[in-house]
Amino acid sequence: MSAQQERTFIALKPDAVQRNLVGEVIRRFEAKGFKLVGLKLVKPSVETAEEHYAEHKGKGFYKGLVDFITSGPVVAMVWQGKGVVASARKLIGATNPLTSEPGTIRGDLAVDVGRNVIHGSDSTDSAQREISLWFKEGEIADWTPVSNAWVY
Ligand code: FUP
Repeated sequence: MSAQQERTFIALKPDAVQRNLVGEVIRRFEAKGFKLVGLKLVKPSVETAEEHYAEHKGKGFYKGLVDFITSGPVVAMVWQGKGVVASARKLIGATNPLTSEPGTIRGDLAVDVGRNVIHGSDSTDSAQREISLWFKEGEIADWTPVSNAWVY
C-alpha cells in the first residue's frame, strides 16, 4: 500500500442486509473510486460488538445498539484509497438520518438513528483498531488490476 493510501472499516448493519441495500451501498463506494480489500458476512459476537462500540458504554442507547448489531449478519468491509476515512464519512452522512444530507447513504436510505444502515470509522486510529478487531491479516487482500483485457 503506497504512502498516500489509507484504509477504513465499513460495516453494513443488519438493517442494510435485511433491506437488500448491500449492493446499493457497495456500488457507491466502487463508483467513488475506492478499492474493496476485505469483505465478509458475519453475525458479530456480543464481545466484538461491545468492543467495537466501547466508547458508547454507559450511554442510554448502548444496550439497544449492541442488541441490534448482534441481531443478524453484518457485512464487514475494508475499503482502501486516498483519503478514504474522511471521504467515507461524507458518503455516509450524519449519524441521525433525518438530518443527514440527501445524496448521502443515510440521507437517502434511512430515517431512524438506531437503524442507520452503515458504520464507518471516524479517524485513521479508529480504522486501525476496528480493522484489527473485525479482520484477521489473511482476510485482507490488496490487489492491482492486471490490465484492461477483461473489459470489452
Ligand atoms: P456514527 O459514527 O455516525 O456511526 O455515530 P456514533 O459513533 O455517534 O454512534 C454509533 C451508533 O450509535 C449510531 F450509528 C447509532 C447509535 N446511536 C443511537 O442509537 N442513538 C444516539 O443518540 C446516538 C447513536
